Amino acid sequence: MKKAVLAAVCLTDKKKGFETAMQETRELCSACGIEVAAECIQQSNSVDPRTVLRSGKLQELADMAKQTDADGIIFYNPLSVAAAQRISAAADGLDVIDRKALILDIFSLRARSAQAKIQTEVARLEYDLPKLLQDNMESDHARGGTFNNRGAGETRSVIIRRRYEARISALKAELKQIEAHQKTDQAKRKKSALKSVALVGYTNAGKSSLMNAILKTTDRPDRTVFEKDMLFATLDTSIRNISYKNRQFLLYDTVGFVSDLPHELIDAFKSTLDAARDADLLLIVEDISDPMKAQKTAITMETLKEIHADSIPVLHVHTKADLAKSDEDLKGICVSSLTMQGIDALLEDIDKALYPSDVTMMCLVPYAQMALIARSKKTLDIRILESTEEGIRLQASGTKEHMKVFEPYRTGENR
Ligand SMILES: Nc1nc2c(ncn2[C@@H]2O[C@H](COP(=O)(O)OP(=O)(O)OP(=O)(O)O)[C@@H](O)[C@H]2O)c(=O)[nH]1
Ligand SMILES: [Mg+2]
Repeated sequence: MKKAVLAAVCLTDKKKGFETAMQETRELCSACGIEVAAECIQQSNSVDPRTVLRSGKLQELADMAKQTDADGIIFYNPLSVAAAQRISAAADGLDVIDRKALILDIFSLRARSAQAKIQTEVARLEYDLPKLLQDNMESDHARGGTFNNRGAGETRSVIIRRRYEARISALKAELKQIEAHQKTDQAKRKKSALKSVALVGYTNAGKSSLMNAILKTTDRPDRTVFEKDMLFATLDTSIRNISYKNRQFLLYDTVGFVSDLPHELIDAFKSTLDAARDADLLLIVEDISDPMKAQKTAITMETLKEIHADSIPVLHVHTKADLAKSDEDLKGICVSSLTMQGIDALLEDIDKALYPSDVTMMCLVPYAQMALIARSKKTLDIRILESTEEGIRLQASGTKEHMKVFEPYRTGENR
C-alpha cells in the first residue's frame, strides 16, 4: 500500500483522546511509507457492527478513495474479518486494514534480530489466521465440503489451520530456545549483583539517544545503539555496562510503547519487555518538545501496569531539553542527549535512587583480602586512601547489604 484513505469512527464518549490517537495513526502510516491522501471521519455514539461506518459515510469513503486514487483504506478502529471484507466490497475491492495490521507491518519492516523476526512472524500468523479461515470456510461451503486432493473429509480451512498452527508452534519452540539462552545470561547478570536500570517510554521519545549520551560519559562511548527519528526504531533490548562513581549498573534500552499495542505483540514481545519488568529502576523518558507528552506519559504508565512493572521505582526524565520553548517546560529532571545538558545530574539521580540508604565506612583491609576489594568494586563506591604496613586504608560506600563484607575491617575513624 502506497497511498491510503484514513478512516475512523470517533465515539462520542472517547472524543477526548481521539485527536492524539489519529495523529499517532498518521505517524504510523508514515512510518510504513504510506501517504495519507484523505481522511474520512464519522462522529457517532456507536460503531456499526457490519461496516464500522454507517452506509452514507461508507459511500463517502469509497468516493474519496476513488477521487484520490488511493490503493488502500486504513481504519483507526479495529476491524473484524467480515467487516473488512464488506468495506472492501463497497470500495471496488481495495485493500482494507486496521491500525493493528499497520503496527504489525512496521514491526515486520524493522525486525532485525532472529528473536524479533520470529516474534513478529508469530504475531503476523496469529493475526492472519482468522482472515484466512474465513475466506476458506466460504470457499469450502461453495465447494460443498471436502477439498478433494487432500485426503478424505478434509476441508481446505482445516488444512490451513493445521499448517498455520504447526508453523506457529515450531516458531514458538525456537523462541523458547532463544529465551532459555537469555535467561541463562540474565541469571549470570543477577549473580554479578549489578543493579539494572531500564529506559522505557513512548516510541521516538529519545530512549536510545539517551543511552548513547550516557555511554559518552563512560570509557566505551563507541558502544552506541541505533537511534532514528521513526517509530519503533528499537525492537530489541540492548544492554550496556555503565560506570558511575566507581561502581557499575546495567542500562537497558527497550522497545517503545504505543497506545493500544496489539495484544499479539504484547505477548510476542514479552521477553523484550522482561528487561523493564525485572529492573531495579525505570527511567521514563518523555519528550519535552512533544505537544502530546502528557497523553503519551499516561499511555506509558498504563502499559507498565499491563506488563506488571508498575511497582518498580521510577524517575521521569524529560529529554530534548534543547528544544524547550520556555522555562515552564524545564521542570524536574531535564536532559538533552544532543548537548549533554543534565546528563551528569541524571547519573547522580540514578545513583541516589539505586542506593537510597548508602552506608559509608572507613576500613583497613589486610593485603591478604585484596580480592575482596576487586570483587566489590562493581557494587560499592570504593576510594583507596593509602597503603599502610597493615593493609589498604579505604573509604567504602554502598547499601547495608553490600557493605556487610567490609564490616570486619571497619576502623571506626571519622570520615
Ligand atoms: N534535539 C534533540 N533531538 C533528540 C534528542 N534525543 C533524541 N532526539 C531525536 O529524537 C529522535 C528519536 O530518538 P531515539 O533515541 O531513536 O528514540 P527512541 O525512544 O529510542 O525511539 P524508538 O526506538 O523508536 O522507540 C531521533 O531523531 C533523535 O535524534 C535530544 O536530546 N535533542
Ligand atoms: Mg530506540
